[in-house]
Amino acid sequence: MTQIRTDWTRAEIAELFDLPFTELLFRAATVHREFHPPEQVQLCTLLSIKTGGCPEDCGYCSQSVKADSGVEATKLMEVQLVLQRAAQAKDQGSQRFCMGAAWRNPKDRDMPKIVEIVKGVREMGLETCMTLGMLTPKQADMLAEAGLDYYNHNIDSSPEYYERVISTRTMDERLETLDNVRKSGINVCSGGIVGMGETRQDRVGFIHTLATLNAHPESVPVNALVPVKGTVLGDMLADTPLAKIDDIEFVRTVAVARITMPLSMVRLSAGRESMSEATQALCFLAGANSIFTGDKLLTAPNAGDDSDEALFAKLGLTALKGEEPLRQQKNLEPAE
Ligand code: SAM
Ligand code: DTB
Ligand code: SF4
Repeated sequence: MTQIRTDWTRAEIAELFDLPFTELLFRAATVHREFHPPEQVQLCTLLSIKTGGCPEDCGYCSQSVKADSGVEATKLMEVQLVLQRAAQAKDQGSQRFCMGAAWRNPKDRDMPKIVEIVKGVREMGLETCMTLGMLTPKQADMLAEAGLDYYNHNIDSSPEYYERVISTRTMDERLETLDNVRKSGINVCSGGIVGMGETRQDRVGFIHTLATLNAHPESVPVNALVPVKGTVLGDMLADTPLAKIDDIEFVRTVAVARITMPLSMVRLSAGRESMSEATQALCFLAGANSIFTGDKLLTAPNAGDDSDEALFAKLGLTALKGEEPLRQQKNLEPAE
């Protein structure tokens, strides 16, 4: 029986990355089927409820004011419109509705509308996830009270590489928000981006940071950088095509996330649109068991429902119905 460990060392994680590819995949697939139904993949839908004009300088992001990406800034969407989009997602078989806002942090005056949205989406029988930037303990408690199921806040990379990508907020501030979310009782969704020009050592440091949190995030999104023209990283990649992440290295990262965080849902997130079916299939074999459906992420294009339906049929995959292992475990724990 695989133990759930939060004491991984960087050396151990580096050793996993170094394994022969087939051995790594075999181990990841073995851990995967110990804790998850391997033919089931969770479907999540994303909606940008407040787009662009963000004061942060994340080097990958089309929504930063520092990026010349042509993304237009909008106001926070009206509640009814968000609920309409959630209903569409539900009709299309989505289990979770994830809403993102291009904010450094939500302002207190935004909170009533956010709370109304969470309650409305939940009433439809969808799981709710929000990503709104940094949260204070009080804001996290308000969201918990509204019934928010998940909060997404990514650490993005290793602590060392993080500083080269973002200067307007620190990794420690991100970890503080994750702590506030954890303490409020909301499930934690945290991952990052692969393919930003980081080294293997950075990918080791990225997984190490997540796998040594006091409790593993319930969801771990692994994004492949979507290179957007006008962003620092998108332009860098256009100039140095060799910097693009190798597919096999991406799959290795998914496999190491699966082995080190056995109970978490590992989400094959941004970047699927430019991934071959074979690479996606390897990711599922390596333990990825969640995806974003629909033809749009927040601002970037996504693979789309039709191609996903075809891929699922080809691979014999079905949409996850039941509860996730970490949530099942929590529900079994006696109330405090
Ligand atoms: N503003 C909020 C924040 O950053 O906390 C929430 C939205 S932000 C767009 C959510 C996450 O999307 C980022 O942390 C990053 O990991 C991912 N992301 C953003 N742009 C991306 C890109 N071009 N390619 C891959 N992932 C990206
Ligand atoms: C996450 O890790 N990936 C999603 C979600 N969390 C919010 C966002 C991906 C964004 C991709 C780029 C875009 O659409 O602008
Ligand atoms: Fe703003 Fe989030 Fe984009 Fe960073 S990733 S610029 S915080 S929207």
